[in-house]
Amino acid sequence: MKFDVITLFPEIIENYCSASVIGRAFKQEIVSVNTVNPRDFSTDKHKKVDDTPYGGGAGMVLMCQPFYDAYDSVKKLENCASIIFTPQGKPFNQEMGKNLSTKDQIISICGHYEGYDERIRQIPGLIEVSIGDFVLTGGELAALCVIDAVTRLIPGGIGKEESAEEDSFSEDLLEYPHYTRPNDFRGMKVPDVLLSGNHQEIAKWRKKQAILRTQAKRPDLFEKFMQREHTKEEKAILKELNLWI
Ligand code: 6GU
Repeated sequence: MKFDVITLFPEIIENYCSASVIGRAFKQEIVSVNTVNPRDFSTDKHKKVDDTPYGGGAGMVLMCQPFYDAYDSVKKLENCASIIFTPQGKPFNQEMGKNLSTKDQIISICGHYEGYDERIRQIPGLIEVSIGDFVLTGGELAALCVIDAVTRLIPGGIGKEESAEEDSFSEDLLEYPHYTRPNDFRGMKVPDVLLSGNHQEIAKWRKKQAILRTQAKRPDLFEKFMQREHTKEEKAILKELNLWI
């Protein structure tokens, strides 16, 4: 996977991508990230990337030319997704992340300041993506969310093969609770079943906790889970909880 990020603040992207778990995937060259600064493409003698809005008003608007030229400079592979980050976009979620993880290249355009010239959105094939109903000062955090979520879905992207698939949302349920030593911390005890060594009971307990948590914390996801097909084990748990109808 090749990520190309068009940004006026390349160091934000580079710093995050070289750190921690996600940094490992980059070091192992399972994924690569390349930043492109539109300022380097500005044909203005002061390397300007924004200008005052037509029609007047406060703030500055990012100009077409540096962004179009930066975009054109990133060689597009055939199997490529191009994203522009904006609060007006389609909400990013795990399903979108899964679809993106099948691409060979993802080009991200990050804005700042007041906004973009509307014609930047018209770059052919661009999809508009938001990471939630709030306003950020720029698209970099949004691009990093997508890079992070997609990287961990790529086989070999994060050490343990199965853990990405097992994680929250991959099957419409939140994660079950985890514990490690000590067994008793300030009077808070680890549930007995986890110390029992009975793997079948442990699996059942974990699934049950995941179901109960999802019902309590995310009724919207719980609804979705209830609508889908259930395994034999899930059916048994739902019956036990009087949730089977
Ligand atoms: Cl993608 N960009 C900005 N600037 N703000 C946001 C966002 C994106 N998603 C949520 N808020």
